Amino acid sequence: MSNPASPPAVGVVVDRPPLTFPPGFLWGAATAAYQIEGAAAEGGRTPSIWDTFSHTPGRVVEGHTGDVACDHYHRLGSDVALMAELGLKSYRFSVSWPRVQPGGTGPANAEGLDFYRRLVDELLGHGIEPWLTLYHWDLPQPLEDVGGWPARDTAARFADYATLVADALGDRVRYWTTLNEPWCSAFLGYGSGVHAPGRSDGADAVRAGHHLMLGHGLAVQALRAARPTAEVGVTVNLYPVTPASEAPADVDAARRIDGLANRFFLDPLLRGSYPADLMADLAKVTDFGHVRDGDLATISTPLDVVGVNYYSRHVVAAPDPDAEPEPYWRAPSCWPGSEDVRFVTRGVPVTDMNWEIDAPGLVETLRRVHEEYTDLPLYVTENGSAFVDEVVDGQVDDADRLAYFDAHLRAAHEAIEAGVPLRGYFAWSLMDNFEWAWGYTKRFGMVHVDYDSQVRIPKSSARWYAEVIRRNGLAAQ
Ligand code: IFM
Repeated sequence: MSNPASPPAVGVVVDRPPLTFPPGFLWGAATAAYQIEGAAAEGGRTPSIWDTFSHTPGRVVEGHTGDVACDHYHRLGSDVALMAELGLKSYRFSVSWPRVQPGGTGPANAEGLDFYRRLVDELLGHGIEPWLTLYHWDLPQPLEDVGGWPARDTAARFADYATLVADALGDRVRYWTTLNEPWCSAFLGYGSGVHAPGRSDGADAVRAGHHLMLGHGLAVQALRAARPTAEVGVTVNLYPVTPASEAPADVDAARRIDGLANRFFLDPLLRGSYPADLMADLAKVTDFGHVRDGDLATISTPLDVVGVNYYSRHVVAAPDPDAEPEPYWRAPSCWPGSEDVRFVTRGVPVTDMNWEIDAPGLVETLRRVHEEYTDLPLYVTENGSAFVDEVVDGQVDDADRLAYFDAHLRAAHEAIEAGVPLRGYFAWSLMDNFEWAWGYTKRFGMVHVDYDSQVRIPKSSARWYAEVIRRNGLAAQ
C-alpha cells in the first residue's frame, strides 16, 4: 500500500538519458493459449471453461470466442519467425490444459503435447528461451462441472497435469510458471463472474484462491520431482493501492483492497500464512474452514523465481453512503467483504481499458515484493497497454503504446538501480488477441492482427522494442 494519491508522471517523453540493462537481461513477449491458438476443437482438444463461457450469449462483448483467435495453432512456424525477426530472447506462452489432457483427467493427448513440442523446438532453433506457463485460465470444463477451483480436488488434478507436461517438455524447457494471475481466476471467475466460469459467490472466490495456490504448491513439487533442474515460479498480478486521501477511513479502504488484491496471494506463497487483517475482513464471507493443516506449507514450497504482472494502480476511498454506486461495488463484486470500497478516478491519462497509466507504480510494486517478501530473482512477466490502433498504408503507428513501454522500462531500470534483482521483462502482448470478456475489441499487441486475413503487421512499438533488445536498453530521447 502506498501514500495518498498524487498524479503520476506519465506521457511526455523529454530529455531522457540512455539506459543500459544488466548483461543477460531476458527480453521477451508473452501470450496465452486461449487468447491466440484457436483450433478449439482440433487435435483432440476439448472445451475449457472459456469455451463454454464465450459461447454463452451475453458473456463476451459482441459474442466473440477463441475458436479461431489468431490461428496461432496453424501458424506456429511463421509466428516464431516473427519473434526471431524482432530479436526476442524469450517467449512466454501457456499450455492449454484441455489440449494436452482433454477433460482434465487421465492420460496425455499425444497430439496436443506434440504441438507444444514443435513450438518449443522451433523457439530453441531460433535461440529463443521458452517460458512455459501451465495455467492461464483455461480449466477443462469437466473439472468445473464437478466443482471447479472452489473444490479441493482440482488442486490435485492440476498437479497431475503438471507432471504430464513436465514429463513431455522438461528436457527442453527451463522456466516454468505454474499459475498466471490467480487473483483473476478466483475473484473475476468466481466473485464478480465477469470471467469464466462466470460464478458469483464471495466464499467460492476465496476457496478458489486457496485451491489455486494449493494446486500451485503441489505442481511445484511435481515439477521438481519430474525435472530437478527446472526453474519454477508463479506469476501474480499486483497493484499499488493508494488511499484517495489521508483520512483514516480512506487509508483503511486501501488496506482492505491491498489485502484482497496483493497480500491474499503474496503472503501464503512467500510467507506461508494469510494476513490476520485480511482474514478478519473476510470473516463475514468465510470461516476459512477450507484451509487444512499443511496447506500453507505446501503453498509456500520454495520457488526459484517470482513473476510480476503490472498494469496500473488502484486508488480507493472509504464507502460513501450517499454516493451513487460505482460499477466496482455493485454486487456481485470481485472484492468480497469490501464490496462498498470506492474506486476513484483521478483524471490522469488512461489506456483503452480505462486503466490509469502509472509507471512509478511499477517501481513501487517491484520494490515492495523484493523489500517485503523475497530475495528471489523477479521477472516482469507481463506489462503493456491497449490502445485503439489504425492501419494506415499498411503501417500501425502506435505512439501511445510505445510511450507506455518506454515509461515502464525506465521504471524497471529504476527498480534495478534501487536494488531489485529484476532479471527480465515480457511485453504483453506479442500480438493482438482475444482479450477475455472484451473479445477482440481491445488491442494489446506489439504486432497488429487482422482477424479476417490473419495478416500480422509489426507496429511501431514492435520495431522500437526490437531496437531496445538489440541495444539491451533505451536510447536517449
Ligand atoms: O490479456 C490479459 C492477460 O491474459 C492476463 N493479464 C492481463 C492481460 C490484459 O488484460
